[in-house]
Amino acid sequence: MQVFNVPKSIKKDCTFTFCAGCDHGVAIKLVAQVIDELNIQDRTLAIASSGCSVLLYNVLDVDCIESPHGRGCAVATGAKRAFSANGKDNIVFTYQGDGDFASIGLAESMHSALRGEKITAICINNTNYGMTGGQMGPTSVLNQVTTTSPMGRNEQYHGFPIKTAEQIALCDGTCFSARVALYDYKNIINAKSAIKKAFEYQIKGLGFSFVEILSSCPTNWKLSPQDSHTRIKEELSKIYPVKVFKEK
Ligand SMILES: Cc1ncc(C[n+]2csc(CCOP(=O)(O)OP(=O)(O)O)c2C)c(N)n1
Repeated sequence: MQVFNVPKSIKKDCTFTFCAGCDHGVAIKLVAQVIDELNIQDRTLAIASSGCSVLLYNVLDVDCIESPHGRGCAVATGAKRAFSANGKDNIVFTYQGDGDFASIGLAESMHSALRGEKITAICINNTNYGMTGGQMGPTSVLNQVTTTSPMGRNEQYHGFPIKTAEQIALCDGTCFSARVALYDYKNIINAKSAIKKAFEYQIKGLGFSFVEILSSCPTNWKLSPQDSHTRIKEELSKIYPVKVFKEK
């Protein structure tokens, strides 16, 4: 697999404007490769949300709606149901941050999974609210220093982080839930195969499919790109295991 080949479904004249070392670029290219390989570019609708993930619509050459923060799965539900009611087999996926998917939008996300909506959700877990300046998010780990937890996340005061892929796997309407990482080539290949499976589950109409991607945020973590990947490998993937939690 040529990870850095530019897929057809990436806009020809696009510029990636993510921070240096951010994993969004790789994540979007993997999604684009999957869209190309499944030959679904002309019937795919992407739901980008508030946060760094919104930049998806600048680079991905598919129809795209920007949803309000947290409402990605609700907007995707409406779109998918409207397509289905009109006899159309369009593919609908969300591309959301962890603050979006698992905090402000947790009700929308989880109830979409419980209802078994035939959509795919991709959640970029960078353990903070990235675009707004690195505030503590639902996935910030214990002791993590953020702009709103300068002494580190404290379990007594802030509570515990959410294990999103595990929680979504518990929903009966979920057909596929996995967590992946992008810190090395092997993980990138596995990430692509999980994204592909999630889309294939939607094509088969089996329910809600979900991929959580552990992703670097060098700017807000105040680490180099290399050290950010080391953090994912040595710290985050121990707290957030990289695995498939549910596959029907
Ligand atoms: C309803 C609403 N509340 C708050 C905001 C402000 N806001 C924009 S982006 C963002 C943070 C997004 O964090 P996350 O979803 O984790 O995505 P990231 O930027 O880290 O990719 C917030 C709070 C908003 N746009 N809309």
